[in-house]
Amino acid sequence: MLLLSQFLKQQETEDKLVDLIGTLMLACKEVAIQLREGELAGVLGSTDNTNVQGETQKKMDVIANDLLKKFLLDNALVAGIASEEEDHPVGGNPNGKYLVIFDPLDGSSNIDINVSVGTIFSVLEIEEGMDPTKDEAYLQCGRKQVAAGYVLYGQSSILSLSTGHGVNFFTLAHTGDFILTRQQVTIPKETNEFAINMSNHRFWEDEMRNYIGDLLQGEEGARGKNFNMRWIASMVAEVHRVLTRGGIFAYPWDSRDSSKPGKLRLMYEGNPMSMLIEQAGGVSSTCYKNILDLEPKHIHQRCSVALGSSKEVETLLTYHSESSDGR
Ligand code: P6P
Repeated sequence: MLLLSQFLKQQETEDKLVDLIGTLMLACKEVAIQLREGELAGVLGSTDNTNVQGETQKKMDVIANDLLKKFLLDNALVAGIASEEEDHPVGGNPNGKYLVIFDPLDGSSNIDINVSVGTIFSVLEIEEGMDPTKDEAYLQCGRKQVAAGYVLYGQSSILSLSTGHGVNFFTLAHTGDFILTRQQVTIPKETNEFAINMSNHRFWEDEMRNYIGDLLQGEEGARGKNFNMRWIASMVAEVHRVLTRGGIFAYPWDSRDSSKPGKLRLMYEGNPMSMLIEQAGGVSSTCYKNILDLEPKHIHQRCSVALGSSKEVETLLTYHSESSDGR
């Protein structure tokens, strides 16, 4: 059995990054404990507040966000953090090396029905002369991430992590250690499983409607095979399924207003998940451009997402011509 820190050192991961990932996991372990207690700890339900996204904050959104902030800003390696639950970045050690961007509890609308949620994180290095209390320091292209991952709080708590050398899974043991349980995760190139919120069908571009329409026609249609649909409304759980057995997950933009590209956020959902997907041999696109190649404009920027099994995403892309508005 290999502990997370032992595995990272075996991979010759920089000591400072091993330290930072260890701090992230201390926070996630606390989140896992709170979630496991649930009603007994009085952590379910909503607060009276809404976040910068205009979404009602769940109690656990705030608890998870505060835990991650506390643990990370106590680590001298952290120059600053940005969060889905924070309007603006929060500065840490002025001499710190890393910026951590996170969605503290993705899928939190599922908390009250006891369905899986997760913490998503993206790690960047602060560039010379940048101010970690300002958005600009964080607005780096996804390919500059030095690490990305999530902790899925399900039947078991599983860390899915990439430091640029593939994707590995670690399961949280009763001892409090994350133990290596799956090495060099690879996404099957083909799939018969798709995940999309069909209630948004009327908002999609024709290209997406045509693609999904062909999936729904099954073996009598253009694709010549039957497809199954899943929708958990928790991106972490969807991505974990794709990494584990393949599939395609899509949250396309609303074609009525190209200024509002979809629901998912680039910096703490699109970029970290795209690093994992590409590192595991999959493809992650806006339907017109690789998500990791996008130049971020602001911290809470949204992006359209279509990710998963390489051959299936590539088939989706054949339904889309070149974007006219730089999407
Ligand atoms: P909808 C959760 O709020 C989230 O950001 C993702 O985790 C999830 O995939 C998506 O939104 C679900 O959106 O519109 O189906 O509720």
